[in-house]
Amino acid sequence: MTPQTCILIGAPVDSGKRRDGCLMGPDALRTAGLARALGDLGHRVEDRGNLAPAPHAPDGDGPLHQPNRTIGWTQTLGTAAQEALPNGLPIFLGGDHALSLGSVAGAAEHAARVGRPLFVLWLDAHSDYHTPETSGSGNLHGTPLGYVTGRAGFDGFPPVPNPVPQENICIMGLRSVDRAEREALQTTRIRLHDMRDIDENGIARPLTAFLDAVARAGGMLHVSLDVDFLDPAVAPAVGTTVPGGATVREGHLAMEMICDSGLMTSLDLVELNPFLDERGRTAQLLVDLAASALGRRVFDRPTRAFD
Ligand code: HAR
Ligand code: MN
Ligand code: MN
Ligand code: MN
Repeated sequence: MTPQTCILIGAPVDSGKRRDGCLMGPDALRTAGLARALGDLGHRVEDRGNLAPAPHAPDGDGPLHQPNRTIGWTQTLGTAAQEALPNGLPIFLGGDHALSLGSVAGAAEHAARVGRPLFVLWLDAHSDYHTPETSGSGNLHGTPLGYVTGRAGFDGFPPVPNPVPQENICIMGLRSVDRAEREALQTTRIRLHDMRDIDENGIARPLTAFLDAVARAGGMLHVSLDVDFLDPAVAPAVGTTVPGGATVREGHLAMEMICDSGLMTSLDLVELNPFLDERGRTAQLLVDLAASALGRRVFDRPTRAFD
């Protein structure tokens, strides 16, 4: 693929849920060799270090977990996305999935400024479509898609002047969706692919359909990869394991197809909790998946030995 400038943005966000550990995610991804892997593929890699949340009010003990800190992070990361996108392909090193309130909202602002539609591919066991009002857990990592699509109830958060249209979003890997989310999602135009769908049709078919839609619209594509998209047997370093996830090859195939499409303009690697990892294997897998998304191949296709 054409060499890119990959801009690594450390987002040690740990405010999106109660179990701590995601704050170590960015450094685990660095330790697993992300910059080297991308550099070996011919890309220029610029590491902007770990960011911090914008100044925010202290958090109390309400039903929502750390809303003010998450607001601070949303400001910081929205700005960081807008500053990085004109200069390269930002890769947000999470950090829990609450970071995507900022990364996706910032990407949407940038897309509006350059006059292109933003599309979002959400690879996740969960649909993360709650609002602070519908969330039963009070964990804001379950809300980024609600926020960026412009759902009501995000009082105190930065406004979202350019919400991502529902039909521009595709969620793949679903197998844990709360009742309130299911009811809300069923009336949306978000493309929903649960694991049964992937079992029956594979990942290539629905992904091709979505990537074709992005290409037809001349869109920018933000990919948000939650560790729990993958099966916990191969990616144990996540607080919210759900059995029955994507295989290593399904993950790589998705990334290879994204790479071939040439459409990806920003990427989140989220929910890695190194405290729960086994000898770094989940961090390593995320680095390998990112490498696939940015051009690592066994062979250049087509390789049809018997043609
Ligand atoms: N839907 C549940 C909740 O809102 C679980 C959300 C878990 N989210 C993540 N990210 N782990 O996908 O609490
Ligand atoms: Mn926490
Ligand atoms: Mn998620
Ligand atoms: Mn998840």
